[in-house]
Amino acid sequence: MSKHKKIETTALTPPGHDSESLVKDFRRYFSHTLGRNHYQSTPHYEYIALAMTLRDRLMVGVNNTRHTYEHHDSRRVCYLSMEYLIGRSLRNAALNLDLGDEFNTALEQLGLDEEEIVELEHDAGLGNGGLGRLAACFLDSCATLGLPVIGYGIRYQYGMFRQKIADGHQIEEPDSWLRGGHPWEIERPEYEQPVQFGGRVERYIDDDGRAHTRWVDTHDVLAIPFDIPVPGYQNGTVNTLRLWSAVATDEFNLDEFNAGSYTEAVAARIAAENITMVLYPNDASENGKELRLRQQYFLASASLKDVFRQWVNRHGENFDNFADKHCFQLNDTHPSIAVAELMRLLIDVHGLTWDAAWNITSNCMAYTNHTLLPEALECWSVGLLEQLVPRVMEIVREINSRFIAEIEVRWPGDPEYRERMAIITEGPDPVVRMAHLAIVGSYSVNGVAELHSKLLKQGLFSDFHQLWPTRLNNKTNGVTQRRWLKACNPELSNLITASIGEGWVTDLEQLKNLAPLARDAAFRESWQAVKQANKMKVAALVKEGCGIELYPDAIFDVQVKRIHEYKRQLLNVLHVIHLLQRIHRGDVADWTPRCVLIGGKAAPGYFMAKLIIKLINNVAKVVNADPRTRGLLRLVFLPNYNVSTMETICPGCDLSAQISTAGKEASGTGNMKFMINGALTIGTLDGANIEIREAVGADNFFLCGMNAEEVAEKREQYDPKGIVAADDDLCEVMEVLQSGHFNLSEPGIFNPIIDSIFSPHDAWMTAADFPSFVAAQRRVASTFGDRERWTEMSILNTAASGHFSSDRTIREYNRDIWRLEPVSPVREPGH
Ligand code: 26Q
Repeated sequence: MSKHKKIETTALTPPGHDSESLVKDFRRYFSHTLGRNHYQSTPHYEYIALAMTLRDRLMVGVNNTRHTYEHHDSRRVCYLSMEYLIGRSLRNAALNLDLGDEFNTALEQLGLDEEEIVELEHDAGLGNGGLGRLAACFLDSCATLGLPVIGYGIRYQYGMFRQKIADGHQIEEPDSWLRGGHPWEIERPEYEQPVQFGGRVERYIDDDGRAHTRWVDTHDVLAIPFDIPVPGYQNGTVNTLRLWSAVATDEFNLDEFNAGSYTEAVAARIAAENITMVLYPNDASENGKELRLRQQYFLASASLKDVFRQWVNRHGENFDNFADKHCFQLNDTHPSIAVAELMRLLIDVHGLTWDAAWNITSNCMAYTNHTLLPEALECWSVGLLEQLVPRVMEIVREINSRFIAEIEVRWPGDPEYRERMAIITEGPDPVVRMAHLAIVGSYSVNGVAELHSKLLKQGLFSDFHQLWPTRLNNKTNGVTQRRWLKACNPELSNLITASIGEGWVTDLEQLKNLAPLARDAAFRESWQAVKQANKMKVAALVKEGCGIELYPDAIFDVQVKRIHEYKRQLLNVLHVIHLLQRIHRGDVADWTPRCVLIGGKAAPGYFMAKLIIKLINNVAKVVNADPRTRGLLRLVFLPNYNVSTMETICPGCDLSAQISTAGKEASGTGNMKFMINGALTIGTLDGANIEIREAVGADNFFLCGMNAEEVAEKREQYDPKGIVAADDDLCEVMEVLQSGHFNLSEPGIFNPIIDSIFSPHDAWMTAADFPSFVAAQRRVASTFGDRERWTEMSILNTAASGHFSSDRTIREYNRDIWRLEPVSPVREPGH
């Protein structure tokens, strides 16, 4: 490094933000860099050239931002997440760069259509659902608030699978999102890090006679970082998302080569590179997969080593202030092996004592929990950890022993606390409970909605809450209004800005100034016209996606999210079947036409979820083919629901279905996107629905189902057969399901669903909430019939949605957990 000749960049003029500069750069990239001309090109290269043009402008921000953080010696947060569901970046980059009309002028001069060119970008689908999208919204808010936050994640070659529907069944296809190039990333091989696997642990005595441990004979894999710029909203800040990609080391190759086998050497390389090949498509834990554990350790180790590289560069081997300068926010337990890895690096590599290392670790780790399903809490077998990362497992054992000693002090002679709370379970097949490791190793543990955090304190983590009463806290989720209102719903954004100004873009609470306008008939008319136009776009999306024509004047009743029993897409279908029966019996006086739209992916190994998709499709086929439903009812399963389809769907939705079994959905974030865009919610008292209802008022929310307490109570003696027998509508629905009407050529295929509804062990209690759901849907239908009232409620929902901005969420993380100083970037000297 010392002899390295520095390249002078300070005299460079930054790329212009005027339309001429944009046009010139676009042409240069298109022609000189990409080698295309208008005779031999595809529109794809127009997108690439435009992305490169914008990326140049983002890089200026990246450099200024980095320089400013270094200048201030800023405390930093490293957000560790296995998932980032970024979606598309082009529109976001253009919006956040503050190019204003210059961007549109440039597009016009180039003869490019923004809508069209935006569609050419492939979604970056590096996540499953809520947790991954939350990480992406958080990065947006952190950059907008000028907070020194770096995201660390994995650069999967294959993101979330593409979903096709064949004969009603889900088919998974690989999503090779990097094909055709990913113009937003910058590879930084100079920051590669080795990650160790396997090998054995060795003790040795150093020259001063001190005992140490080292981890030797390991099979190392190289982690190469790829940086993606994360621009704040028109504030000059551009933070970084650093994604790691695995490649084999040359030694790795040599080992095998010396053993004389070239093909085995290549096979070994491929195995190493497999680590970052594919995102696991489960949104609840599928335990035990070795490759998944490799991914988790790979992320944790590479990211921590990257932080140490920077620290040692600046401070040498003095770690006194390390915890003052860092916080690692763990996005669920997925990266929580970082607790032990940080201890290992401090002790084995940098020579700290256990106590000094623990003091640092437990003062810079913070853990966010995203689930209330006990079966979804991650556990890893001790045997597997021992084999894969022996030294790390040794450290986990030591953390566990010391923690157990602490429990003994607090609850002397009470083995039950120890059994329940231990990090490593007792018995013949011990496992590491990753949540316990994360809680013990963190100074903050948070849930993601008020109810969720309360239930964590009372249930899953109650022992820990007793032991450390200040550690558990709540941070209700939010979403970024820049993507989820301004960019995805320009018509509504313009109407809002014309009425209350544009302050809401960085201060969503200002939407409350819309509330008085709900009583203004002219404003309601404009509001409704925007909604109608957005519904036409949803209708076009549906027409293209599955060939069905929707009725633009009908209620658009939408449930899009991962397919899960607890989310109860099944309850939604049962309601549609009920509506079909009402039509059949001629019970259609004052009928409100309705289009029910369901979308979402099932984990490939989740049998029931896949069967629910099949049921939705089969019922849809019957409903849509029945001439009696014409103009009254449509049911659609929209294939391949993803971030980009949500950007079209949420502006054009009337009714958002959020009907999980109470006490099961940690928060939900789709519920917030719909609300911001003026949808009304039909929902249970679960997750953030409760806060949504409080914000907008009970009159403007369609409540259904049992609350969490009632669910717990009813579970004691749940009698679905009795419930079905007592409800004529449900009885009829179950009869037609059982008759095989929806699966005439596939006898019996829906029996597992029918059986689950009738089972007293149905954890999701679908039958119990059916009558109340149907009643709430009747209120929906009659309210929708009164267009003025509905529109008023729609406006009031948007007006009350200010609380659900991720800016608010991030401010709370920062106030209570991170304690970062916001900084505004200054130009790097010379720039
Ligand atoms: C774990 C182990 C092995 C393989 C996969 C997984 C895995 C992957 C993803 C487990 C869980 C997830 C994702 C969970 C998730 O998205 N949870 C959702 O998080 C949202 C953001 O906080 C909440 O709004 C939702 O309520 C919650 O379900």
